[in-house]
Amino acid sequence: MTGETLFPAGFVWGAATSAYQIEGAAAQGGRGPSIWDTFARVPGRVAGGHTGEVAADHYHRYRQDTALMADLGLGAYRFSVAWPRVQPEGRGPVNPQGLDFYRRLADSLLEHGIEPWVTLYHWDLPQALQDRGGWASRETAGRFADYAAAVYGALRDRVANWTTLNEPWCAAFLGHAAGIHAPGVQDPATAVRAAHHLLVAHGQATRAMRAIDAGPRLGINLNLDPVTPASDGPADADAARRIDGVYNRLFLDPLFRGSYPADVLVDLGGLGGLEEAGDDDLAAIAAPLDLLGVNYYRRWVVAARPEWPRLGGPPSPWVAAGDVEFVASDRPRTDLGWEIDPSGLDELLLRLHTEYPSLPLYVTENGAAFDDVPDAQGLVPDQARIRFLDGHLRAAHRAIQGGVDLRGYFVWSLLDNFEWAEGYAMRFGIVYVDFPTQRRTPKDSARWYREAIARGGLNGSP
Ligand code: IFM
Repeated sequence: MTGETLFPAGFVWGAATSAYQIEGAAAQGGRGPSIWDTFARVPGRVAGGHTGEVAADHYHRYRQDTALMADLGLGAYRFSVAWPRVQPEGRGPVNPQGLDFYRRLADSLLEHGIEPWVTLYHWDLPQALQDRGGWASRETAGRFADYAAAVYGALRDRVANWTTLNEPWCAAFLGHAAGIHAPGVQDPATAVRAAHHLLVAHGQATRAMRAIDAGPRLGINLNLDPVTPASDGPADADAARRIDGVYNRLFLDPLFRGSYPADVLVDLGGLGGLEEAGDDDLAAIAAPLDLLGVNYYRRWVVAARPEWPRLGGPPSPWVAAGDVEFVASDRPRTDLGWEIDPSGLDELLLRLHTEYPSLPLYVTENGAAFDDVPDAQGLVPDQARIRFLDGHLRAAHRAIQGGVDLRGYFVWSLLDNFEWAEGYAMRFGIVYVDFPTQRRTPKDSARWYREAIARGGLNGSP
């Protein structure tokens, strides 16, 4: 017992953001419109009618933000590139001003000794591509590969670590089945088709980038959650199998085993035509990767409700699972209502370690939304977030002790930002942003994280 919970030397301590959530400057620097610009303008789609037009104004304030990161002692910063800033039409010539912005951002990080990690797609599809069918169309996968090659070509001298897609489940199922994310489609079959095209896009982009050189350390960010049956009964166990299937294995299996899970194909009953996926597509999707980014927020507890209709019902992201109930527990929750369960993280990491080929893992997102309010001294005491981060980092440490090759942790998020359909009401940052003035104030959690980074771990025994 050392009184400290220390992480291995070389462990990457990072923070993450995404372009549409923080950049702003939506119509500046030659950026074209994205599906989120369009979606956010539709009345009723985003709480408070908020949009990402200004967001945290990071496009103009990135130098101040990288200085802030340096002050925290971050070793790495994961950001996404806005496709419509680089290719306003989603195809054809690149916008040099767009690429320059990301070069300057990467340079500023490198000057501070912070490793830039680039995610190529965090949900902001160029609207021009949506007008041609978006992710429901196969053509978008090819366009994504061209775009990925252009960004890689421009930044490869500065950036070593790359991920293609962020959370394709959300892009596919929140965007095309529930319709609560852009582009707001509510059609289960389209959602499944979009999931396949996103994976094909990942595979084709991987090929295109590796054709330029052997340099990139390449991966993908998946949102993965453990799914637990509400009881020991076989019906609840089957409900858990099905939700795990459409949420976790629908992505993990083609990426790491080269095929869609047979049981999920049966559950989906022909929706989206996945069973017709050709060998070429599957081979591209399963191209070897160098890392897997794990975004973890919660655990699902599910029960079977055979009396509910399996298909039909109100638009839901849970395709072909209308007869599954998501059971609430009495665990504490974040202000978004998400149950807090750090034990789900080590469980998940151990599962990935044992069930999928050994691959370096990184927690590329983990964090919590609370309604933070500055106090009279202008400080932001966010003890609940500190407890959340501490608990999850201890879970990450347990996973490492259990043999998992976990190499880093990125807190979500560096800054308060545009939380998609929730607008600016939900604050995930460890740095408070006063949106009217754009003033940044590190919260107590930022100071706590700085100490953890400096120590290489947490105070107190594991
Ligand atoms: O803000 C999002 C992020 O864009 C993707 N992962 C989950 C976060 C919290 O909802």
